[in-house]
Amino acid sequence: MNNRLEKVRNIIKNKNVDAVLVTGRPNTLYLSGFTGTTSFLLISSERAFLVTDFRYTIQAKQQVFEGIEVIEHEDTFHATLNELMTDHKLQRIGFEGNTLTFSEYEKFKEKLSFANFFLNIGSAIDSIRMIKDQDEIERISEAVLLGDKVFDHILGFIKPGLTEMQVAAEMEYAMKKFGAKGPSFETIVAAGERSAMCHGTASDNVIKKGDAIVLDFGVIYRNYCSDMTRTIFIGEPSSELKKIYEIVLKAQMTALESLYSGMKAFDADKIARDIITEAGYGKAFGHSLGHGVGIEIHEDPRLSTKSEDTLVNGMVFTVEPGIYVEGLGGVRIEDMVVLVDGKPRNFTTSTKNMVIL
Ligand SMILES: [Mn+2]
Repeated sequence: MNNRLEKVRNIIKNKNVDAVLVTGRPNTLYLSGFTGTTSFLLISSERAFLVTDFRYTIQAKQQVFEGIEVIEHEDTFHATLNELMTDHKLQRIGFEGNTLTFSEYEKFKEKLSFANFFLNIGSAIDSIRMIKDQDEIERISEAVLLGDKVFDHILGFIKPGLTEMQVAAEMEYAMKKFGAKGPSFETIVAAGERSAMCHGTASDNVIKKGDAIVLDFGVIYRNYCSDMTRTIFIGEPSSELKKIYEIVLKAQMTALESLYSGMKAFDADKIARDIITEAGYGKAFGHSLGHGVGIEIHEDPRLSTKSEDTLVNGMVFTVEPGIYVEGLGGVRIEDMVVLVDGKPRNFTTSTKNMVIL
């Protein structure tokens, strides 16, 4: 894990600061292992301090990686941080401008009086997180398999007459029963015409025969997220929905097969988009092909028409084309993959054959 701190120390060197002050929760977890909600992680080229409060001291001591010293703040967080900066002569401080609020920034400037220069390092630390190590890949793989189990379970539960919310509740209960901490985002259960809403979180809509149901969900397992989507049907779907399903599946499989390390992310998006466009549904695929997943449900890289990312070994991301037709319904199919040895390995094992309940 110390090699994560080493990567931050490269940033410290490149940005010409004395230390970075990490405040965002995902980056704190990634760099220190601490899962609490209140802390400041001060990393210099020599030392690393996790400053937290009384509520979290025991937990932090148990959780932090080697090389990180846990400090319980005394009077205030800022007074303790200022003391540390004074003792270790840290005057040029990098901060995470992407997540720090303006008020917090103003407080830094006012209270951390030993520092004389604050530099916004933006998403520099988030960028480190794009490439997953072996431990992360194992955790993510387990999270995805847990999601697969939830899908398998819910197929035996869904029937006409249930509301989307009843289905989502059963899914979230199953997640926890199978060992997950909980859902990685608000579970999407969108049936019938609502399936045309890409982010149709579960409502009191009642499931009926002929409906397409988009199930888009994920779990958090050992601090890592999973994300998957399957679209299933209650009774025989209309011929147009069937046709749409086949197009989305072809786009998804073709994009998956095309992936390689060194590929431009927008090319992956284009491969899926071209298939959908040629089939006449280009305008009905209004979102990007995929996104990175890790500690956060949406991370870099982005697989979109505008992405400047290059897909390389160790990146974990989704491949999730969809077609949405107002008044009819929608279909999305989503798997999670990692690039290893230049090629994609698909974490998701749930069937993509059309499921008709
Ligand atoms: Mn997704």
